[in-house]
Amino acid sequence: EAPSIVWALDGTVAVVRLNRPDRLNALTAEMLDLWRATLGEAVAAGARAVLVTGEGRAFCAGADLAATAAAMAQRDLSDSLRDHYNPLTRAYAELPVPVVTAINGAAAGAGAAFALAGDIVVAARSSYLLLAFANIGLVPDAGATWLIGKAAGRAKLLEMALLGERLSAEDALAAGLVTRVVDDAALFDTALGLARKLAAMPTVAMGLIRKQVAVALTGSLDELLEVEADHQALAASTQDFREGVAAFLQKRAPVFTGH
Ligand code: T3D
Repeated sequence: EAPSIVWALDGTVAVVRLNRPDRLNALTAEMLDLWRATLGEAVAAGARAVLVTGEGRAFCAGADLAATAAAMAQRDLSDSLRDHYNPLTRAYAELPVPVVTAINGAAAGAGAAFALAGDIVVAARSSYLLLAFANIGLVPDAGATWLIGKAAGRAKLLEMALLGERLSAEDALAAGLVTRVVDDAALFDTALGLARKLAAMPTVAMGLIRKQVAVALTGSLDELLEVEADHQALAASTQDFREGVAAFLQKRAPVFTGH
């Protein structure tokens, strides 16, 4: 059987594909663990940005409900979340490089959460988000309410979570959940272009910015100011900072190495 996640380096971009297209890339425990391991492997292999997309006509249909039903016969779903879903959400939060998501079709249930966990989310015009949880009697997980609440606010979050209706790419753009909508045929190249641009940026700063934004959205102003001070010292200690300043003063384009 083909691996449920496949990935390859394109220069310094790790292109990660969810690969159960006949199940609309529905998630199994094994697939979630492999996805998380892949993020770590990609960084270890030198990736300076990650692009995540789905193979076939969907991004991800959320939990594989056949697997969920089987798992429930054996144990509590909280174990499934704690052991497989939450670690992937945390791996996204802690990743030292930026992530671009290319939503190529349905992003449903936990699939919507993991799509929106990307830093820059590009949606194909025909794609949609769907908080499918309530439709089957579950509640949102994988951080979906956190991500959507932060990005779109309480009203949109409650509408999506309670009604369980599809939100089109254009409506997701209007709600601030994604930042770009492109024609289906242009999705991959647009996302890859953004990932390549991010991979050529000062990588240490990219990682620090990701963490700082999370603090800005959750912590107090005082906490943020302290984090900024710490992060600025780290950023300023990089070769890329020296290169950035030198290039500016010499009126040339900088060449960042990620160090
Ligand atoms: O620990 C835990 O496991 C709990 C964690 C829960 C987290 C969650 O994500 S809960 C939410 C789970 N997801 C859903 O409820 C969404 C279910 N899927 C759908 O509502 C629809 O499939 C879509 C709206 C995503 C797409 O609709 P459509 O009409 O384009 O496709 P389809 O015909 O429904 O699906 C195509 C096939 O994929 C079909 O199989 P078939 O008939 O060709 O043999 C369908 O059963 C299968 N499929 C789609 N989603 C799932 C799935 N199989 C298993 N699990 C799925 N989630």
